[in-house]
Formats: sequence, structure tokens, C-alpha cells
Amino acid sequence: MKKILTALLLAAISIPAAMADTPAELRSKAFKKMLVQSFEPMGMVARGRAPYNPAQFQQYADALKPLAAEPFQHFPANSIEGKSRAKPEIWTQPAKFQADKEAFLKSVDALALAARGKDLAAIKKSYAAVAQSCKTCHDSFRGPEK
Ligand code: ASC
Repeated sequence: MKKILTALLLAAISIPAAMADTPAELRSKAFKKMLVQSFEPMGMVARGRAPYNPAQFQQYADALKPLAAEPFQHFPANSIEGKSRAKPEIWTQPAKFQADKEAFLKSVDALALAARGKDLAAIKKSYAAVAQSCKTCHDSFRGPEK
């Protein structure tokens, strides 16, 4: 009986460990969450596909700040697993990766500020700057789809 209980206990402990997300999965989820919960809803407005509601847009822009920072804690050294598109340059050029990350987070702050101005043309410019900073980092540090 004690052995069975011990076996059950060990199984209960090891199952969550075995199913734990890898860093690549964690950052992928965080990037997707950012797109779904904030960046894409704003993109719909920026592309004229959804009406511009200033209060709602500001909520999306403010929400982007913590969401945008989130993925960057999930890049431990050389964590290229499974379908990860991360390139080794993330860790061989850490200063450039850090600079691209900071430029991205700065553009996100600027968008939240622009959202307060309620000037749609200025907001679209700030949104485009965020999208450009996504692309700048991807051009150096994201490889092709696997
Ligand atoms: C997106 C998305 C990206 C960026 C980038 C912007 O919506 O998934 O990776 O915008 O394409 O240039």
C-alpha cells in the first residue's frame, strides 16, 4: 500500500514537470498573447478595418506595455528547441539583441503616449513604428519557419 502511494505521489509530481513548457514555448505563447490581446486589435484600427474608439484604443496601447516585455524573460542561453525560430545570434550578439528589445519597448511606450493624443494619423505613425521594430529584430534574430 505504501509503495502504491509512493508511486502515485511520484507520478503526480513528475507529470507536471514532464509537461512543463520549454522556454521556446513560453516565449511563443507570450508573443502570441501580445498579438491577440493588444497588437492585432490595434492593427485592425490602424488599417481602417475596425472603428477608432479612443478609450478602447488607449486600453489596448496600455495593455501592450507589460505584454511586450513578457517574452524577453524566456530567452535563456541557447534555448533553441523544437519549432523555435530563434537564431543563435540572439546569444552571440547580445548587445544588439538588447538594443533591438529596448527600441521595441520604447516604441511601445511612444504608442501608449500617442494613444492619449487621440490623433489617429499620429497613432497610425506610432503603430507603424512598433511594427517596424518587430521587423528589425526579426530580420536579425528570427530564422525561417520550421
Ligand atoms: C505582426 C506580426 C509581426 C509584426 C511584423 C511587423 O503582426 O506577427 O511579426 O507584425 O510583421 O512588421
